Amino acid sequence: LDGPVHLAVDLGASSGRVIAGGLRDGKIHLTEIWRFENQPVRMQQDLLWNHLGLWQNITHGLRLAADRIANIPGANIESVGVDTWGVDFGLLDDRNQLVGPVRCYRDPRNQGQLQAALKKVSREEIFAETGLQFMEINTLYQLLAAAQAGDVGYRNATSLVMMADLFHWMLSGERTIEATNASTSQLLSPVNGTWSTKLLDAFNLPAAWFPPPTPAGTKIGVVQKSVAEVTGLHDVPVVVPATHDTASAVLSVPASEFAPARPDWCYISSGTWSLMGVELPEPKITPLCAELNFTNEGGVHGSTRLLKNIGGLWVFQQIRAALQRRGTAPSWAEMVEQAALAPAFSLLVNPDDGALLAPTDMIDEIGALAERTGQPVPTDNGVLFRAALEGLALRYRHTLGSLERLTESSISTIHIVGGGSLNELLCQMTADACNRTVVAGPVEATAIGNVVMQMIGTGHLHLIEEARELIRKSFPTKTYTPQNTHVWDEPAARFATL
Ligand code: ADP
Ligand code: LRH
Repeated sequence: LDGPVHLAVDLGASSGRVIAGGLRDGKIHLTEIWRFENQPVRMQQDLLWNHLGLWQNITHGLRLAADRIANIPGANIESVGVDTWGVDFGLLDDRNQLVGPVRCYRDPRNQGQLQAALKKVSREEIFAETGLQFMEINTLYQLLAAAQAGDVGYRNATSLVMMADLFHWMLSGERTIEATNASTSQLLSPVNGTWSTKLLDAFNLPAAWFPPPTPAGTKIGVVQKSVAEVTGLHDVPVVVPATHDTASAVLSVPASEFAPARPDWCYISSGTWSLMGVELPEPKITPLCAELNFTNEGGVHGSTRLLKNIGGLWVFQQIRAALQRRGTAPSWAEMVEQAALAPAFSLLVNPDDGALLAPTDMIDEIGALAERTGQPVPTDNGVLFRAALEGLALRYRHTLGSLERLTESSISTIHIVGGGSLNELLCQMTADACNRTVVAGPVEATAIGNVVMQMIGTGHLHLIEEARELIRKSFPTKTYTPQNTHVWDEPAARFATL
């Protein structure tokens, strides 16, 4: 690296990293400085995030970055920005202190809140206001759970910050709510980008908690003194990227257009979740969209991410976690290898089955699911691994059909970005099950999107098209062509009846 460097703090639900990015020889160059594990913490009945552990890792990574870059002649850290998963939040009080723990969206106490909310405001009305898919994990339902529980934090809060805003606040002392992450709350209008006063009123949420969202690419302040002393980032600007990780990932899709009205490509941002959808110039708040339960989340520069949440590699990750508890710890590569050798379609698992959202033990839960659906309980790890991947490919196939209906377009290419793009078996299964060309990569799409938006915010880049061209030049992709598509027909029919 030399010249201007941007530090991307990229927090996923399974791991976090601090990445330094900049331009060299007309290409984007990334250096991974620090990587760390992340997982929800179970405490009594609750599922929480270890936000202090994350903060320690962030500051450690930033210190390493500052030291490293100080030794590179001509290199200069121009900005820092954080992206994280959506929907989760922290609450601050009038003394500017964080109140209460930071909860994970899989927290069991959210159960039932969506149904309770619909008794107050109809599904149609909430959808008309927000254009969002109905998921119990959405910020709105988590807030209702906090109100019902009488949380001290909830009672004393004077403002709300989404997860990435929380870390921006820790870094800079500034309270903001960045727009793309705000759009995951189910409280924001995707049409005019303002908070829905109708919903805030209906659910007794104080309007003062929700300042106007800050657009991605805005400089909100500088690293505050106490943090600069620890990290070495003296007076470094904090520039908010598209803080919703999925928005950053979609920005990095190596497509040639930006937000086409009739897309012939879609994306799967593949990590803990699989977010499958298209990028459109404006939201699609139609009865069909509501019926298919797709979401209109905010993208960069006013675009819309019309997508669906699919259970993702969470199942695969949690099978591994369950094996770790049993004393074995296969690598991702070993799991993929064993899945490839296992018999096809011997167990069908829907990754969106509610029972798999936060089970105590994923292997036991899949066993119970097999019994419940009249399938043989797996005794072989390879069968379990394969079921997690085939289940995803089958969901992709179904979701692709819905996307084409919704957009009235025909999609020829599926871009897979994120950690899941390294899973060659899953990429090939996706191509086969969907009967479409799959283009896999870049892997670090989220961090790239974060860096690129900081480049835009600091004036080094201007247009998304320009950024995408750079991304295409800078990061190799791998193409998978469909084979043996017909073998997916029978399992797809069986899957639909589960
Ligand atoms: P998140 O941002 O949600 O934490 P990531 O985009 O980092 O998720 O993706 C993590 C997932 O990517 C892992 O759970 C794993 O399934 C997959 N993955 C990462 N590296 C590899 C690899 N070398 N081979 C296969 N899969 C991989
Ligand atoms: C992916 C993601 C997704 C959200 C979920 C909570 O990391 O941000 O877009 O729905 O996490």
